[in-house]
Amino acid sequence: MRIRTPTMTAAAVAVVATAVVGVAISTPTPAPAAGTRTVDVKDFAFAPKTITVRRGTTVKFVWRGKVFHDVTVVSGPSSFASEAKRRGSWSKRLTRKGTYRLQCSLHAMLMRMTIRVV
Ligand SMILES: [Cu+2]
Repeated sequence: MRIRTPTMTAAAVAVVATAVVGVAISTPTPAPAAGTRTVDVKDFAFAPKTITVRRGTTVKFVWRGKVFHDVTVVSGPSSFASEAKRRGSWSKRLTRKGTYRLQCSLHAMLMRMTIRVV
């Protein structure tokens, strides 16, 4: 029986370690350093729908669908909009902290996203 004790202890440690890793995965990841972040403009959704970036980050929107879309700020620390297009990309450097709510003005009910600048 004495031989089993260390084995069971190791198993218990493994369970605890797994639980700790599980918690680490579920906590929000810190915003990455300022650089470029890509958001896909698809038919009919932005992907991802929410991003958190550091101030000074350039967000590059890349059109992936077949239908015209644009990128328009609904509310936020600054206001901007891309032209409506079907392909290519459009980049915007975000220099003010805050929460930007964006939409495609052509499909406003479907295509919305949030950018948090921290
Ligand atoms: Cu659209």
